[in-house]
Amino acid sequence: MTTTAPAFPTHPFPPDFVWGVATSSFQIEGATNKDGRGDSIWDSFCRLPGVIADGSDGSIACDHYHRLDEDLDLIAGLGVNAYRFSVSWPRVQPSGSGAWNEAGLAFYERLVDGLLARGIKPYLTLNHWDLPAALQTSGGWANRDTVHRFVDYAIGLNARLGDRVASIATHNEPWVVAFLGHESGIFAPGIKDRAVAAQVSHHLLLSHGLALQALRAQGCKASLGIVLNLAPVQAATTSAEDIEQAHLEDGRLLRWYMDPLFKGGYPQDVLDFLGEDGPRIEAGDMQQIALPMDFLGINYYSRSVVSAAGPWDAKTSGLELTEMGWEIYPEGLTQLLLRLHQDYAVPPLYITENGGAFKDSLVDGVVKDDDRTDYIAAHIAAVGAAMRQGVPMCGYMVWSLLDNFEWASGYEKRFGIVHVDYATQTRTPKDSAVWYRAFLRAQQLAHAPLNVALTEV
Ligand code: IFM
Repeated sequence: MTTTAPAFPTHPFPPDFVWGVATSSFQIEGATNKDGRGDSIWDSFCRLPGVIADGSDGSIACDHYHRLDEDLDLIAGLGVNAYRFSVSWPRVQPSGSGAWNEAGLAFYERLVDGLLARGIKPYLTLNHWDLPAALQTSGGWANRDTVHRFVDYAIGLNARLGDRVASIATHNEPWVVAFLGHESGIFAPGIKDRAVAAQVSHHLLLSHGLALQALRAQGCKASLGIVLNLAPVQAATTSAEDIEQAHLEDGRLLRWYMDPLFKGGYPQDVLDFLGEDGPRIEAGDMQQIALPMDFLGINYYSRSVVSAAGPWDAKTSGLELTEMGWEIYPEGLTQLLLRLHQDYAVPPLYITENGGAFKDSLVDGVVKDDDRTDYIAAHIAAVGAAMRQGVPMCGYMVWSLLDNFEWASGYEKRFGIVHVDYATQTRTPKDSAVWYRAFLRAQQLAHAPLNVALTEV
């Protein structure tokens, strides 16, 4: 941890580079019973005993639903040119099919128009995990019918907002929905069944492809893509067993999503591993999934180290860890980007999430989160390193704008560059936010015509 703010990454990012902050609906909005919103699977999941570390839920969260204007001003104050957010499907279509909820649509319309009025590009995600609970009663993502409900939802939302958003991502981190939600079961809907998880991953990808096609058929002008959580997967040792296990893990985390999206098929080694638990695939599905995208979003936090002997203990690596217990490994981001560029014909890439949970304390109105600032600075530099080697990067977004509901960890882990006092809902930009704003200002000045730069000085 440094005691002085880290120097700004020196890579010359182009003037049109997208700099943003990211959030998601369930993690910040609260107001879960307000204005006709339906339940999501995360509302139901939070009611189960023992599944959320601090027993909390999303009913209030950051109360963003009631503090929209204040939060829009906060975002604008950071000097970013983009804001990534997700739409709560049950807020705009409470049962996940049929009737739309005007109050919910109006909320997102205010959000999008408020961003545009402040000169900030809206980056919308359709599914950041809060599936309408009504759809879960008929099987949720395991039911092929949900694919078609998702396409209808995408079309409805596009009709209302598609003319004003810069980008639409279909899904955020399908691996998390499939694996954590349906195989390990530690996330909503809490199912523990490998075959169900495989089917869910296939339906998520299929719904992505079908939504892309439907939105394009509607004349949607926003750039369209998907957001994946990816990491370089490394073997814990050079033993044949660890290397083999790491290859399989790379297959399950990265190639299971990248191969169908960019190569038209699932990796054979993972299909062999799944055997009878593999997904049911209908004729035409794989072509649909592989439709060309305008962008790919990557969420990067750490590397993944794999040992055949069982779960690997990150504490043994000697690297610094975040509060999540994740290793701080910025070079892994450069490695990952180079690998994607080399192995796949990738479209323009964004880092759609990157950041860290750290132990913050608010003292005299200040949060000295040097560890978070170091983390962000090092990862921006890692993006620059990949760009110098030819990777087509076009944006970087910090996770997250605000401290928020960190899923099964509840409110105990803080990822925000803005501190939230949950008792009073007071927002306080941390030192990392001050650093990010100064870095973005320096970027702006570096690209400003000489006379403007001189006026600014
Ligand atoms: O908070 C999450 C986010 O919702 C998805 N990506 C990872 C973040 C940190 O765990």
